[in-house]
Amino acid sequence: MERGFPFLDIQWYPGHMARAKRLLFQQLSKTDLAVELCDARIPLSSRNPDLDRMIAGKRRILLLCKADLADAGATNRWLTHFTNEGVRAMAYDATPRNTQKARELMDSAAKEFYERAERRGIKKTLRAMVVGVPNVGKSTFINRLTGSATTDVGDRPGVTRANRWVKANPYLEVLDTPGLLWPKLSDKKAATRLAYIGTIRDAVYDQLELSIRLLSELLADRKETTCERFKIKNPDAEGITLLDEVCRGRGFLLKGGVSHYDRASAVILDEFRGGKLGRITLEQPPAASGETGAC
Ligand SMILES: Nc1nc2c(ncn2[C@@H]2O[C@H](COP(=O)(O)OP(=O)(O)OP(=O)(O)O)[C@@H](O)[C@H]2O)c(=O)[nH]1
Ligand SMILES: [Mg+2]
Repeated sequence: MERGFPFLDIQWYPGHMARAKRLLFQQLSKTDLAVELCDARIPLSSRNPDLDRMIAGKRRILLLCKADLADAGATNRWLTHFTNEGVRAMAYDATPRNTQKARELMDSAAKEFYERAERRGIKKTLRAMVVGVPNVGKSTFINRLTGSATTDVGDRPGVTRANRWVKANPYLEVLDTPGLLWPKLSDKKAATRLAYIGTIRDAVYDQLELSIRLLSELLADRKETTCERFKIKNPDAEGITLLDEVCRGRGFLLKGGVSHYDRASAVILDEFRGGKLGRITLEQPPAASGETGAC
């Protein structure tokens, strides 16, 4: 699996993120329910331990987002894992059916909140905070809940810059929040995987290194599909020569037949992120894989 290529050393915690964390903290007292979003392709590495600590003690649910890009069997194993840990979790893919299911899960987690209001003879508005790492689909989820394009969405991390309460109906308000990473991405494996799926801004790491590392992981686990997709003739190639394989195979060549590495590396990352290699989950639940708490 390692093929002699190390995980990347990525450090990323810009000032605006520290501020976003402080501002999020201030919203906690106004929040009845936390909706945590992680990425179904890396449910371990995409859960922020900082956020976890912040919302501990709150009513909460967990959505395994972008489930349409993850392996369905692995997602089911993760759901069993979270259920065994007492976490209310579901797979989410931004469809109307799953948005309705998520709504029902929110209501069931807030049952006691509704019952308390009912005992007092009032109908209260549920205030739910949507949190998670950058680019996981927080604003998309809110737009699906409200049935409108109220919040900005974009396929890059850092689209949402400020907390914003949005009314879904008279009895439900949701808080859109900026994506939060944690100060020390000291777990290189987690940081590298977050970069694979587009959680960390491209400028922060070496894109060539990242794409080679991803290609190596893909070749180790699904050689045939990967060779076919990227027209790789020699899957045993390593480092930059692996990128040469892709450049030659896919015709990413500059004048004089020189490899266009940047193009190859952007295509590898884009196609993986867009699910062109199929539905892939990079992490298995701890019991099944032997991995323990990547984050
Ligand atoms: N395949 C797939 N893509 C999704 C899903 N949900 C969101 N996306 C896409 O993921 C990208 C990021 O979505 P956003 O809703 O902007 O993510 P965010 O968590 O609000 O991101 P930040 O505000 O940057 O932290 C967009 O291109 C969405 O279209 C999903 O369930 N499946
Ligand atoms: Mg957003």
